[in-house]
Amino acid sequence: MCGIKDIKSRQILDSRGIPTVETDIILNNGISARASVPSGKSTGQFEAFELRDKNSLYNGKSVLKAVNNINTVIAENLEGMNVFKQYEIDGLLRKLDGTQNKSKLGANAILSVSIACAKAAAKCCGAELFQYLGGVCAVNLPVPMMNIINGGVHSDNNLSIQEFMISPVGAETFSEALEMGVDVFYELKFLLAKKGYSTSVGDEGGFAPDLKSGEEAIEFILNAIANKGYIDKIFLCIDAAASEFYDNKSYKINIKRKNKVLTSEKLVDYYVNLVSEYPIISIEDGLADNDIEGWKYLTRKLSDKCQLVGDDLFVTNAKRLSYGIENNIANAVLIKPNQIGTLTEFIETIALAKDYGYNTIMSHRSGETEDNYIADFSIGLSCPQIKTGSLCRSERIAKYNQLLRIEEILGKSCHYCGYKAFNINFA
Ligand code: 2PG
Ligand code: MG
Repeated sequence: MCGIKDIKSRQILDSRGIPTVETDIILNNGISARASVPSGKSTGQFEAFELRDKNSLYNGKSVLKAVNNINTVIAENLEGMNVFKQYEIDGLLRKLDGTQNKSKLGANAILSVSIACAKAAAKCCGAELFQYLGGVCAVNLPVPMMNIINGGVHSDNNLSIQEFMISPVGAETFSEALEMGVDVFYELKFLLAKKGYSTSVGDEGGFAPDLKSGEEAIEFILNAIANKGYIDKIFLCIDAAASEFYDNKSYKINIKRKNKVLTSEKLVDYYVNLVSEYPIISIEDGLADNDIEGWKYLTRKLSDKCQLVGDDLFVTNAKRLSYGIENNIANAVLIKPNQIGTLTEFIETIALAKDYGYNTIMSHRSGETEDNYIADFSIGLSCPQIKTGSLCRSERIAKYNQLLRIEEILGKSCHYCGYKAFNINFA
């Protein structure tokens, strides 16, 4: 009934105008579903392999090999498979690839097929994707981390820290959280313009002004929050993406308007200071992905006060997460489907995180498409937080809009995770 009849893949463009993969799954019963894959810029060295052609097309970034792998070897082997057998489909995709990091067929090729199959299965049930994944338990709407100032490799400014985000934990509902975020976003725009700063935006739709330091960015955001009356309702989160400024066992970072070179310990001390001065509740990739001793120190110093998220550190990989759990580093994991490549594998990473009390955050990439499945994943797979960029640009807003639709579908049964999304004490 729900067997795969055909698979058709094509090259499309992502939000940066860079090629990516989109795949359609067509079933014997006439149902079809489509999924596309995002792409990172501050990519972790341990991520699954993104297959690009590296020839004269699109500056070497075309993905025609990945598309061809889907239209030939993957289509031939998956034909006739039942889309409800996600575990078997993902297992076969991994077997066909045969490498540790999915470098033969490409994790981008594999992910588009894996997710399109899940979407097709949901349609066969007449269910929304989040309902197919989470059943009647899928009623918790995630708290968003909204990236309103962009720095690092996502912009051309001088900010070393890549993302300055706000999290409206004090909202009653998801739609209220979204409105609060938009309020602060426009207030921030006003405050930046008033001081003569640019209000053009970076890759994830956050403002990218040429501020002199992270502290200045934080202060602008706090002023916007205060002017809108949201103190104690909206808190700050940062993604340092520290692997990007780690070199030769030291960190080159812009602090208090000066470029400094710091050891891991000194950088951790800087974070400790930031957390004591400002309402920061989450720090992602505070240290580089191979600075394990630094991560141990950071976790010892801050894990009872602040969420410490491993992104490049864990790359959504259960093996890397279990190493982190054994070594007591970080206390939360970012879930980026394309870092690992199949639905089954990121479900496994989420399950492991939950078993050991690590928080989970469903996440976009800086290069996105209009596809909105991460909104459904956050609810269907019970991730209490979602990170999906700023409050403008359609590829970011597509995910927020899907959360609004889900809130409407759930009606009274819907629950916004709020303060409980974070395992920290807000008092
Ligand atoms: C990150 C992401 C998404 P990129 O570092 O968390 O915000 O950026 O997709 O460039 O890795
Ligand atoms: Mg990150």
